[in-house]
Amino acid sequence: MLLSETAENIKKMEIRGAGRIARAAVEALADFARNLDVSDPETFKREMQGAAGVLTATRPTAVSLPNAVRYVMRALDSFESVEAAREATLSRAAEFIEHSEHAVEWIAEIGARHISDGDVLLTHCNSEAALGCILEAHRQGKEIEVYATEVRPRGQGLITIRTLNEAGIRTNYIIDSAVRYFINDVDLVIVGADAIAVNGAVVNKIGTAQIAHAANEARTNVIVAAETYKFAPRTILGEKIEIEERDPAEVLPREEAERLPFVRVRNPAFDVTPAEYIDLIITERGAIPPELAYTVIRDYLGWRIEEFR
Ligand code: RI2
Repeated sequence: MLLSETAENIKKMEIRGAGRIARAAVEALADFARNLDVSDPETFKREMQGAAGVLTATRPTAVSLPNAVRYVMRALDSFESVEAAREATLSRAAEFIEHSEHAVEWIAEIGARHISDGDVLLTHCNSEAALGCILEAHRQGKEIEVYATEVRPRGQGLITIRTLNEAGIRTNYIIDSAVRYFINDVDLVIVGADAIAVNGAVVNKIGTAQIAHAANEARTNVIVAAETYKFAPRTILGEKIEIEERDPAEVLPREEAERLPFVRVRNPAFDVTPAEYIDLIITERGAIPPELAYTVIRDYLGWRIEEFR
């Protein structure tokens, strides 16, 4: 697939999910490097930087995307020839994809340990990391039941219930606003993440913060399943994570909206759940309390405050 096609598919959410868009971007970048027909190393680097920019501009919130692209682009920190640069780029891209696929498996394994036989779970949106934990617990023979939300406006809940159904897991499909109604029947909320700030706040699909709030009130634990590359290094500097606001037509058809001149449709795709509402973050390196987010950024992403000076 061409780089511009991948970028378009990410924008339109035909490729979606924070982990999947990171892998798709890395594949597109590798493909671009493979076919880049230039002889001068500096031109190679400049073209690659352009391609990286196109990919990272597609969706602003999921930090997995710039983290993954940065991981690959580090191949171009120093190199002697176009061929050396190309080879280094391809090998870092392959490394990222392999790590990412394993990370999802490790998270599933670690996350499943936090799910007990007989548990009723609630998940929101469609996170491969969160679903991985649920599927693994089921595979291990634990008797579980799941509440899955609809996820207005894009309806990612449908993908989730299809997967759960296929696995033979007893599932309740509910509208987003029914979460509080059912929360007392739930033992554990498990969701994914698009970004995690240095203070442990989790950015995830719109509605997650409301769910975490309801869970907190009901004394129901909330766990987040997220690969280490979903932690946001720049939040060390106090940089805010940008919340993507998508086309209002996803919420209300344009013709209807045009008939309502005093109404402005708002469509933020994500919200922020404060660390105090999160019990545990399951990463591929182990389960941590949200307060330890900085150590993940430092130890696994290799970013330190010095890097920004
Ligand atoms: P995985 C998704 O965003 C959801 O918010 C989901 O919780 C998160 O990415 C993480 O997904 P969107 O692309 O990486 O649906 O765990 O807007 O699959």
